[in-house]
Amino acid sequence: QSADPIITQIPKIELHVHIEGTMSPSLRWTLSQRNSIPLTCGTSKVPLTSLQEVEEAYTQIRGRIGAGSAEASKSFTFFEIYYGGFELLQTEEDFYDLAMGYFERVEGMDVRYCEVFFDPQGHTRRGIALDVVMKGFKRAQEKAAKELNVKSQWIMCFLRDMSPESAIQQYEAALPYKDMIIGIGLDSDELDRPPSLFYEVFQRAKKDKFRLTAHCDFNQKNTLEHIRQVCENLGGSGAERIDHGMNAADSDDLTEIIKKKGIGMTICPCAYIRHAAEDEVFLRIRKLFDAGNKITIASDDPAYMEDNWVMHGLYMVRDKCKFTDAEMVKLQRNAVEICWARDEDKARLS
Ligand code: ES4
Ligand code: ZN
Repeated sequence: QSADPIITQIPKIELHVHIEGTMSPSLRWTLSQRNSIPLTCGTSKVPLTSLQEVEEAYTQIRGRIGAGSAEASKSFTFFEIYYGGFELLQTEEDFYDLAMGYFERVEGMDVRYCEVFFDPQGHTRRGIALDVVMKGFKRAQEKAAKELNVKSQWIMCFLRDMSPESAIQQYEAALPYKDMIIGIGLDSDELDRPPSLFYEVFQRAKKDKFRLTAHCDFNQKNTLEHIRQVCENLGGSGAERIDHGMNAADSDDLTEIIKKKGIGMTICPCAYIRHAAEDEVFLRIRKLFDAGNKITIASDDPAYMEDNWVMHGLYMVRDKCKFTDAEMVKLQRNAVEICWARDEDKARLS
């Protein structure tokens, strides 16, 4: 791709990236060595014994990864690979390195502000203390803000395939770290796990002044009902943002609700093209944009999505949705508008 000034020259904002989904092959290898944890490729028990083999494994899983339980017929589900990476994260330094790796990577793409998801239950259920996670993240966040000019805030996600009670427990355990956490999200395997299961914890979070969002991934079972719950009921009267929510394009009613309420949508094109025909993806993105919905482009899990970062998503929609310069600028304005930065920081980003 030749550099496109409208993409390269705008200071960027990323609002949908899972920090655990940014684990590069080299960090996976480093962590495995440092913590003496053997690496295998997906569920196969064949050990990987060099960085080169880890890189090859990453290349191999590309294209063979399913979306989740819905596509378990592929060689590995996405979640096997994703949660497999969690096992390597043990110490504060590990979490620091993970976060710093992301900040360093996006600094080169002129990302100036990001809101980053993390999955505390995926760590605490393995016996890692939340304090270890948060201290590592905090140190990286502060260094990135000061030395890289990459500002960030954290969004704590609940794993929807765990119980609502577990979410409440994790929520309470995280309250001492409230200053670090701007918002609450909902992710992991969506199959038969509607947002309604988590109404109670989201209502508490809303009362405690957290900002709210939730995943409704592309082409999931009952997706329109899930989208409706997020937009109308989560937190009492609906979340401020929805992550993905692409199938809203299939319903005039939902498109209108999202528009009327000004709900921000974080769209991750690189996550969808692995599972769907291009037309299915880019026509919906175009439709949502043209309907006046506030969409923004982000990466999701770049390390596991063909190493596609936020830049690649922007190039992709520029090309496939035929967004003009003015429309690319509008995408960026949307991001400023729907992000949860403080007003003085927003002013700097516009
Ligand atoms: C995720 Cl692709 C995807 N879907 C749902 N939850 C997630 N967490 C991280 N990546
Ligand atoms: Zn996501």
